[in-house]
Amino acid sequence: MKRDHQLTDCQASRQMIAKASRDGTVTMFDRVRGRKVCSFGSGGTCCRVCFMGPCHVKEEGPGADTGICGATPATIAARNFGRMIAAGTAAHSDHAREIVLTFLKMLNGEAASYTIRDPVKLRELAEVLGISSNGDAKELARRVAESLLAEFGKQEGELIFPSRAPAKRQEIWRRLGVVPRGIDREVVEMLHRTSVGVDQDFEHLMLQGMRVALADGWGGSMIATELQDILFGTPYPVLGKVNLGVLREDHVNIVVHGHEPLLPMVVVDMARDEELLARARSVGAKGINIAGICCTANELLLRNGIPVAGSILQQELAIVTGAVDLMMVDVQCVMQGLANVAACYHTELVTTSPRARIQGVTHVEFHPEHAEKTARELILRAVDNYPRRGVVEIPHEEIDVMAGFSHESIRYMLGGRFRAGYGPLNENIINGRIRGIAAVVGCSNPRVRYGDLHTTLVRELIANNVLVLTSGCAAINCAKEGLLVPEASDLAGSGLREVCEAVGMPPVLHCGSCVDNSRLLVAATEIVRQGGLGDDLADLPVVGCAPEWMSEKALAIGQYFVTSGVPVGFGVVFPTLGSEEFSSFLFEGISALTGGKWFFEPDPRLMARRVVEYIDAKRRALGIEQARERVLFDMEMRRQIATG
Ligand code: BF8
Ligand code: SF4
Repeated sequence: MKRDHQLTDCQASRQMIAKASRDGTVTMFDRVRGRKVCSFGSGGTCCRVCFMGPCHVKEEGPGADTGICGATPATIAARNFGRMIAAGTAAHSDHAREIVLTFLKMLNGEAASYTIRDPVKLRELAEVLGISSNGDAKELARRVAESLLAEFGKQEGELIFPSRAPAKRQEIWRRLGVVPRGIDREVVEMLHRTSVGVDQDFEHLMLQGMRVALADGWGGSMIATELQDILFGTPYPVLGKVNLGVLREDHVNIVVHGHEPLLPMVVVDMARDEELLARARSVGAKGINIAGICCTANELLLRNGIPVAGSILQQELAIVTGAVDLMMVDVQCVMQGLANVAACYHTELVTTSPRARIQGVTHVEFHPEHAEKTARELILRAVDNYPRRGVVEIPHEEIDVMAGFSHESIRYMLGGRFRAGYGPLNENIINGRIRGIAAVVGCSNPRVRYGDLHTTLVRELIANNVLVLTSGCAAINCAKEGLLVPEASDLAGSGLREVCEAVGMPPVLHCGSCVDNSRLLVAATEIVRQGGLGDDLADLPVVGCAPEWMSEKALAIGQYFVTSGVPVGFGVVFPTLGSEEFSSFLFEGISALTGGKWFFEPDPRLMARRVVEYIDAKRRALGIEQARERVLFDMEMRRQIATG
């Protein structure tokens, strides 16, 4: 059984886990205890696609077998993997669809709460989409939105955004036949091909896995990011606070949780409304405090500096403080367990998306046409609930964070006012001050010592002069450890530190929510375009990592990086290990096709070592290895130090 200090390094979380236990409140940290993992399920060889089964199969040893239909372990693992990528793609893309539809409603005058906040980005995007302007901004916006909406239902041809990738990458995708035709079509085709008795060749199945993943990264996720920037503003560096200490004992606290920023952005605006503030004062509160959980938190932090209460694993713990007057949730990563936790305290839990309810939980449905009315109703409910609070215990932890690193702001920061561009970044990679770039992204998982894997990995990487880009819950965990402020460059190797100090940036750059991983694709493409580091994404000294992943969305993200030519490492478990044959395809064979590949490494220090090895191999291939390469401590060296 895990004791709380083994669950996480986060002191605020430990304090709330202890409080929950004193209060008799059951959280995920109780539910995970002693929970057995089914080896067939976690290894990917449990097939449930028809009811001649379900079939649990294994590849080796006594009893090695196939499903009743004859499906091999490799086929079953590939089917499961493909379905998870499709589900992840569906999640990001359905979010994107909602943004596009709201954008169109705004243009039709049906959603008055929204406006175009970044007209420059709108024009840039129109150019990418091949839409010319005759000077009428509204007409341009409409044509952009209609063109993006069409991406979901297209049946033939190619999605538009993959044409942003380097020419060589596009050729590779075309040769493999994996350029997505339409976002919805690729998800549907993946479900079809993985149903009983259809595509039963794991390599062929994974070509569709690649195509559906590209429909996420270079499709749905990119649409969500680009249009959210136009609607809510492109992120530029901003300061904020993170961890449960951002909740205020003397304020009405509203926690916004989930993924779509449409309603939370309006709640943030409305919380400044004088009438509502007066109402808050009338119940004895000093004001209204909005704080975020999960990717909604990242969306609001990046653009408005709104405080972040925590990552996915702190959603229940926020309520355990007794200080959350209302928690509003929409879609993705919202745990059903919240309902029971909220029932133990005074918190009103409210679902808001027409697509997602929780049994027994209040539902106040959000439609963009009535955003202000809904936001006002939610704030009033929170204010009215404030006097019902019982005992409040808010942890002190409240850490500074610098966020807001879109590819536009990275270009600006690194290039400075006079030569905005990726030139200085490329120069510093070529001269070795920056050894390479790692994207450390993704979830937290209560099955591992949460937060610790992210921060251990990131500390090792920056010490080895690897610039880290982060997003999602990984970013929140790194922020909580103080790694997302310029002062963290003290922990960086001398080269990276020099660059960070010259620019005034942290060694770990917060790029946003999980759909914002699409920003990393655009940034990597700009690095290639800048020159001097090869002519394809696969040439770059860049690696992706999700050491604490748990979600299907993380698999979709990982696969679109791999299909874009980038090695990607996952920790915790790898969901295909039940089939050696399929796993070795993902870990090795696939690199002959895409230049990228998966790797599995649960130990964050060893993961850091693999990242540095991949980066150094890319540097050698580029002919820029130079004398600056430093040796990362390996396990043997560590042991020698430990034993003196
Ligand atoms: O989309 S990192 S736990 S919150 S899935 Fe979920 Fe994972 Fe967090 Fe955002 Ni992303
Ligand atoms: Fe078993 Fe085949 Fe049905 Fe899967 S499709 S459950 S392996 S019989």
